[in-house]
Amino acid sequence: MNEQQTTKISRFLSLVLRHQPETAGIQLDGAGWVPVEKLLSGCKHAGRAMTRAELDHVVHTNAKRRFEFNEDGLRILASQGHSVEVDLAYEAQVPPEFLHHGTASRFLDAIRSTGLQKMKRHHVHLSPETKMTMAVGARHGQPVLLTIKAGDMHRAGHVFFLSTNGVWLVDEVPVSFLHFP
Ligand code: HQG
Repeated sequence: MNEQQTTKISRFLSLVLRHQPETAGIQLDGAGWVPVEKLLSGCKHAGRAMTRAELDHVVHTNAKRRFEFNEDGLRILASQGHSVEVDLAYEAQVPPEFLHHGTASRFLDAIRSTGLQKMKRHHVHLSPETKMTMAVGARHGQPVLLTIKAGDMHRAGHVFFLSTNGVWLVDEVPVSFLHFP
């Protein structure tokens, strides 16, 4: 499989496992899991057939580790990023002192007035790294890197979760904890 095909499958899996499971005629359980068999047959019905080996390849080579299998490999989950209702059952964690968020310049006025909001997702997504974070901002327009005083936020009582693929998740980031460039 070439990179283009891998990306195409990864995009479709993101759609189905995070946002619109009905596109493949499947349902996520309460914690976001789907039996692999059901996913594969659903993808086939949706005209997006893939083999188990292709699915394994996409899951294991994904740069952001977006998807994971359970222990016996019979079920699959998107590690974060959902818009559909799921309870990912993450435990609260102590964040590093500073984290980053990539956004677009056109959102800055709104962010200066209401802070970072989760919009359609379950959480605001934060990261300790900057390169990928800038690329996330660039998806929405002229990218801007914001720095979040995560340590101060945590000490002020905000709860942080860490996804299995290294994304820090919070309900919101009030303006007072944001540093604008
Ligand atoms: C912006 C990627 C106006 C926010 C990444 C963002 C991430 C506001 C957009 C994951 C705002 C929402 C998530 C406010 C925030 N007013 N705009 N008050 N507060 N925004 O796609 O963070 O590749 O829901 O800055 O790695 O861009 O999908 O969130 O620009 O973890 O695996 O509203 O997507 O992962 O956009 O991306 P999104 P995001 P994947």
